[in-house]
Amino acid sequence: MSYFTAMGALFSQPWRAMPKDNKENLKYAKSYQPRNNETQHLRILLNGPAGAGKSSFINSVDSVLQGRITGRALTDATSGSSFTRRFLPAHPLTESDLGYDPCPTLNEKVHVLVSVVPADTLSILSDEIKNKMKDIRRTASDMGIPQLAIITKVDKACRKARQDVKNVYRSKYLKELVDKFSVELGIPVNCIFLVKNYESEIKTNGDTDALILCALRQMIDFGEDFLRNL
Ligand SMILES: Nc1nc2c(ncn2[C@@H]2O[C@H](COP(=O)(O)OP(=O)(O)OP(=O)(O)O)[C@@H](O)[C@H]2O)c(=O)[nH]1
Ligand SMILES: [Mg+2]
Repeated sequence: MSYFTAMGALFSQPWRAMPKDNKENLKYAKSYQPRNNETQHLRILLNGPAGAGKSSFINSVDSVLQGRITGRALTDATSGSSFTRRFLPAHPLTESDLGYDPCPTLNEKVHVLVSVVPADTLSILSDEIKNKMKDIRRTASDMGIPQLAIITKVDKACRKARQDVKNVYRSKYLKELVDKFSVELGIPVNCIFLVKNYESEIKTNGDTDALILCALRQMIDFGEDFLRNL
């Protein structure tokens, strides 16, 4: 019983405010172009356990930008096999690997690292996975790559969030998850974003868009900072 009370409790005010409407963030994301003219794109690497919602996030961003549900990246409902490319710092690509490029141009390098974890199983992530994520973060840190994290599937972890996406940043339970994750992975709270991906919807909506755009904007800003500081 106390478990469900905790899952349902809300702060009277959200601990992170979403904008009243998405126009500004949407325009910002749509019109973004790296100022550094050595690269045409911002490369964002999503890293996280299988089934965390990485592909869904890519699709969700695409859907928000287009204003309708799209399905560009393959998502996998029957976790097990992973569609997302693996990136293991302990096993960097070598010259014998297909596609290895010893001198990547700025256009080909990663500019932002995003750790992706699902809210519903965050508290039971294995040490192995946590250590792998920390390893990757350390490698990225050594390369000066800025980092942030998104916690997906907030609807599956919190009843109030499921009832109304507007409750996501008011949920005490989700705030506790963010705080715990921040300590465990060493990511500051202001670099952690709560997200509900589009998975069963056939239309986009402003409240879900707001969460995605808020995370996306930070990715863009961090990436732009990285490119500018080179
Ligand atoms: N309810 C809910 N389901 C989600 C959310 N995000 C993803 N899912 C579902 O979770 C499952 C796995 O999502 P994927 O996007 O395929 O996960 P992934 O991280 O790309 O997984 P791999 O490619 O295997 O590493 C799919 O069935 C999605 O529909 C979310 O925010 N809420
Ligand atoms: Mg995937």
